[in-house]
Amino acid sequence: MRASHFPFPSHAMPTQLAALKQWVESVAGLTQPQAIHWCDGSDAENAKLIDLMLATGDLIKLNEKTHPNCYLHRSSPSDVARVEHLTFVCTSKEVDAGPNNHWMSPADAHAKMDALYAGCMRGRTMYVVPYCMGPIDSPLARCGVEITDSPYVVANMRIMTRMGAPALARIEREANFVRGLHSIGDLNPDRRFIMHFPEELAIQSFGSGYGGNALLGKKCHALRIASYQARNEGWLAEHMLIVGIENPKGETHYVAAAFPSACGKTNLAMLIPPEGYRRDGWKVWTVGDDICWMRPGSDGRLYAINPEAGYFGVAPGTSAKTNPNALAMLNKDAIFTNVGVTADNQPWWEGLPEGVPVKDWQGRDYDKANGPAAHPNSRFTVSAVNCPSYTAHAEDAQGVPLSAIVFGGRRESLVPLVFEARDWTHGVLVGAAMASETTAAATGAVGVVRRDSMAMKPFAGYNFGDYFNHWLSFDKPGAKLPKVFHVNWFRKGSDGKFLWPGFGDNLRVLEWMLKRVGGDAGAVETPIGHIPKADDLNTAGLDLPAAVLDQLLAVDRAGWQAEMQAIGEYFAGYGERTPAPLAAEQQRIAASLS
Ligand code: SAT
Ligand code: MN
Repeated sequence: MRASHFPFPSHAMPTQLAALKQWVESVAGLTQPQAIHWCDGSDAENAKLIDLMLATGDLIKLNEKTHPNCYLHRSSPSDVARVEHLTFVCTSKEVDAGPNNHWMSPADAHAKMDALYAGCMRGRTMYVVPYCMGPIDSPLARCGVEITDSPYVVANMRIMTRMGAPALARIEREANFVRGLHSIGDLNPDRRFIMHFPEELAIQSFGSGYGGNALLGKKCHALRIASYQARNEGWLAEHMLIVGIENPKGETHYVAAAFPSACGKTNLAMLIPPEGYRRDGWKVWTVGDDICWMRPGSDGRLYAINPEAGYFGVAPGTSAKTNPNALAMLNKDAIFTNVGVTADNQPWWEGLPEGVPVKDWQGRDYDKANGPAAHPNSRFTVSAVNCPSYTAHAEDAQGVPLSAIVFGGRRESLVPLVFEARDWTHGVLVGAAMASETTAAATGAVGVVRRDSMAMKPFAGYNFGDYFNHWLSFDKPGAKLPKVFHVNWFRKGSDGKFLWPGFGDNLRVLEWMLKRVGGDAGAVETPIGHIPKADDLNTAGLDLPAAVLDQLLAVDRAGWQAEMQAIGEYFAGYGERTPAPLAAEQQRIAASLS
């Protein structure tokens, strides 16, 4: 029995893999879909899905002249962000999930989810989506299958992952895949859960269609489940962009950087060098903007891949001034979620200098009194290859070698523009101690300082104490680890204005880092790490008063004493799982500040 609008003929399961067939059959038995469609990832399939969503109103076509093949999706108004309070890690022992996660026993979680899933796909089509995270031929890549009843999720997964027939072929070869089950349910926030079962390599999500809750390849698989897998297998799954910096000599160094959501990761990954740098021949190459999987190569260096194939970026604030590469890639083949539209049906969000919104993100006539036209966490989904700065090295099966790892947060005060960790252990402390003011990417208060170790607070699939220990374990004989830095682009003066220009000018800070890697830039040693002296940074052409630069590079000892104390208390929260070398490092720094 099939609905008349359903465009796919039903066919037998296109796989011989017994474990996959059995799982799909058992899910179908539980959820009772009207039809089952196995996604092959083809253009024809995608075209049919788009037509289906245009017919149901799930998608709205945007201006074909200015934005060919672009669509707008309006979500339920109560389903616009990740829901950390409804996100659980379900390990058999609570301590393995750690104080950094919400925990539920696997038995309780399964009972809860089975009840929600029972019959939830009646009258709907169940899509089976095989996908690969990472280049399809990469030994660092890992596969999964997402079952979903949302065609919007299928269309987004097709952009964000290597989805379809090649992924299924790899899954059949490896016979090992992450099982993700997703239903949008009735979108009732009271019946919404995002459950992770790392020990079963399984994810179960119900009641939300939002990216991080529903595109299970992304945060759920590539971070929460993968971090757990990575610990067992000796690699790292991190919430990091990967960017290549090519200097005028033509040498490219790769940098991975962790920032909490909505702190400018996409902008940094697609940075445009300032005028003078461009003239001198500097170039910036994008490998990834959100997730980085890395592992040591045979030469001892860390090699990184971007497991994703697209960008799921924040629209507001994206403009020709802040991120010209992103703006350029959004002119075609993009799905927009919860942005406003102009009278001639172009997508619109706050921060665009041109255009006037006539409809807001909820489809109401735009009225300032209702708030912004685009939701603050409105998003675009677009294929990575659309980005002008995308590099073919992002497809390298072995990954790209990392020269530096950068941690950063959004801190109005205290934290200098940049500092360098003395060694790996200190670098792990710097990452573990990261803190940032919260943003609109997650439900909850905005602007509160929250400790967010390695920007992984919402994403580590196991106890942070064990996670810090895993990070420390990479420092072994023969390892040629990247240097570790910390940055803060968000310092504000007493007038509330940002002290550092940010955006393209952040390359000046990256240049200093890479010179430090090469051993040819100066720094002063301070208790919190190595900090450039004013003339170690290239500020040529910047309108930056010396006093402001001094403020950006100063260490406020009293402030840092309090910060180190808070960091010590934070580590203590992980009890006996806190690695002793990390606690010792914290004590050493605290002592050298007093
Ligand atoms: O969680 S999402 O991937 O939807 C967005 C983000 O927080 O980075
Ligand atoms: Mn992110």
